[in-house]
Amino acid sequence: MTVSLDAMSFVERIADGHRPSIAQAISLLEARHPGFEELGEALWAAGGTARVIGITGAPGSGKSTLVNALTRELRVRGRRVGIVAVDPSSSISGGAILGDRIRMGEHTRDGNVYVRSLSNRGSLGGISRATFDAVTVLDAARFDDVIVETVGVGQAEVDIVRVAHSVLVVSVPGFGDDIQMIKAGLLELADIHVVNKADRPDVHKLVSEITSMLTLEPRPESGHWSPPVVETVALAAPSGIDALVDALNLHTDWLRSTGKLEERTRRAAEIRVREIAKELLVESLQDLSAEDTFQDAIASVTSRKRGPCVVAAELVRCFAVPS
Ligand SMILES: Nc1nc2c(ncn2[C@@H]2O[C@H](COP(=O)(O)OP(=O)(O)OP(=O)(O)O)[C@@H](O)[C@H]2O)c(=O)[nH]1
Ligand SMILES: [Mg+2]
Repeated sequence: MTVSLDAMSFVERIADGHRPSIAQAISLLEARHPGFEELGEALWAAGGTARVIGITGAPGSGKSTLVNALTRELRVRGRRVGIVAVDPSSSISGGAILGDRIRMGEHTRDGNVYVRSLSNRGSLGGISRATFDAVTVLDAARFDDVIVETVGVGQAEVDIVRVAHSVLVVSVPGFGDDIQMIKAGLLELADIHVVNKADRPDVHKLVSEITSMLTLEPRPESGHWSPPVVETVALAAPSGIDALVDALNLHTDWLRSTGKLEERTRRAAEIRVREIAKELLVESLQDLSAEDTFQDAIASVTSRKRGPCVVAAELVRCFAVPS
């Protein structure tokens, strides 16, 4: 696709870190404003340099507070940081995004930090694409680190963090749910386990529970990454954050030195394509309800002339091989 001069100069402004352009690009992509595909292509071509860090864990485990503390430490080390916080709780309370602004608010006057909160509310399974788009814009804006925060419940949320180069799974002592969550698939996902709220009792118990689960994993072959367990306090007098950044940097070095970086980059590309294709398919199916042929097909299922499996497969084939 040829990119118009207009999109090119827009992307150049974004690459220069021009904040209004960054905000506008994220909004244009989110709203699928005419020309958004062209813009998306140009941004994608301009990116690929950011280190993407995914943070997931139980609701309320302190992810946003941790992102704030992590950002502070990354800034000390001279890194520019973009943040995308996906907020499922806002669909219930409507207040969580405001909460994030407060928790990450100390960075609002820092031109080298950009925070974007996204809400699940009202989006028709469109949150994956909205998140990927925001990451694409922040990558094109040449942030050194782009942090993506999602709650680790539900496959879509988990897939979102899997586009990261490094995945942090946050657990909290005394929560109880953590071990269940980790067993439910977050264990393999974690490059680094963070035990946050380490100021609370029972922290050592949780650390040893996680460590013993990790040792149950198949014996690491050489060149294998063994996920460290890092204890943190993310609040006012944070601790363990420097150790967390050190662990992140070690993981980045490991990815680079073992060739796993290419593997991750490929995995991220595949997840993006699959997730967006899924969303497009869901949307097209939604659009279909107005069409006569679709209504006829449903009628044939209603009257038991045909079964739902056959009709659904036929619909999907229609998309796979458009006439
Ligand atoms: N004691 C203690 N409290 C913490 C720590 N980190 C965060 N909190 C508190 O935990 C609560 C939840 O923190 P958030 O950062 O909103 O947690 P979250 O995981 O982002 O929450 P959701 O995005 O809603 O899932 C807040 O009241 C924080 O002040 C910590 O290290 N120690
Ligand atoms: Mg949060």
